[in-house]
Amino acid sequence: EKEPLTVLVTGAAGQIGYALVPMIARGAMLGPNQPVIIHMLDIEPNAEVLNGVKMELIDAAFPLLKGVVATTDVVEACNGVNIAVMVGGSPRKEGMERKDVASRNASIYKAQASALEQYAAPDCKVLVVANPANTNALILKEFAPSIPEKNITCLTRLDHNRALGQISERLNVHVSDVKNVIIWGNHSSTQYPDVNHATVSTNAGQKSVKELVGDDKWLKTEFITTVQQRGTAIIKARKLSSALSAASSACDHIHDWVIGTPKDTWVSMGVPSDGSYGIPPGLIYSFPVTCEKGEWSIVQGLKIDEFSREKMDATAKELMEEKSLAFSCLN
Ligand code: NAX
Repeated sequence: EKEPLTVLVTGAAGQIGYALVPMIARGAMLGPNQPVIIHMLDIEPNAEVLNGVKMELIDAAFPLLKGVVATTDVVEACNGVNIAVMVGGSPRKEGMERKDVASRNASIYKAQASALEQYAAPDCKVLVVANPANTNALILKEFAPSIPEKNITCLTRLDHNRALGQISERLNVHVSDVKNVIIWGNHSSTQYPDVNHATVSTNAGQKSVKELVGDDKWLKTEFITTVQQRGTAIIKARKLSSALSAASSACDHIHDWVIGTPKDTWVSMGVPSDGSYGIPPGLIYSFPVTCEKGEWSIVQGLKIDEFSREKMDATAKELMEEKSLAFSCLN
């Protein structure tokens, strides 16, 4: 049997945490043959809730689950972790300024960066889910300089999967037959869901989504806004923000990163920009990536038209603003 891998989930007493830890324990993140140890971190006011989640994990008797730690101590939580899924954060509450949220999260991610740097496994892979996800990941990267920067990413796979879902519904095809949509930029309403290179597999081979939809106006308007606004639509319907879909896509993100993307298929991940597609380095930006042997690489050479260029730059500009706001809070 394989050695267990240790997975940290921060904010594990929250609603995404509650959906995510059983998925990890069932093998949805690291595969059906990989035993796991789960470390769950939350803050003191939620310690009892967190302990309740631990009790349920024990009660579920998962064959792959080799250990559970529930703690409010960041050092204990980070100790020896191979995968860190950062879901904990301070959400925007009514009456709070954007600056207040930025400031609280910047200090949380600065502190947790140091703990990960000191106590996690040296090759630990980090996925930031908590919003503002791209900027929290950037803070984490800045304050954990000894973690290779390629190991720090943020979640835009939920947006990617939402885009696949919308195309699948529109064309009445199964979602697994749709691939190669792209989410560019920020995990926010300025993200750009791009279907210019997306395809559907049919009996007659791969067909372009643009051709099959045949309605450029829909693709350039309603499709984009539906994906951008999907989080808001879920809150309106459920009176709570997305949790099961967020948890599931966090598993997809780590799964594909560790195990690899299928041939001729890419996924979207928020990663440190290397200047590809003219996106300024120094931002964590969502790109199309393929993964092999535990490493992602940005898909190169895609043709970018003027419509896309404008949208890609607008979301980069928002990320630069978020970055200066977050860093100004720390100084
Ligand atoms: P909840 O408020 O249910 O859970 C958050 C948990 O984090 C709470 O239990 C809280 O006590 C804990 N927490 C706060 N500060 C902490 C700290 N310093 N250390 C450890 N834990 C801490 O929120 P939930 O619905 O689970 O969402 C979690 C985060 O995911 C939010 O920031 C949310 O905005 C973000 N999302 C990101 C998505 C993405 O695609 N990137 C989609 C879903 C989600 O909205």
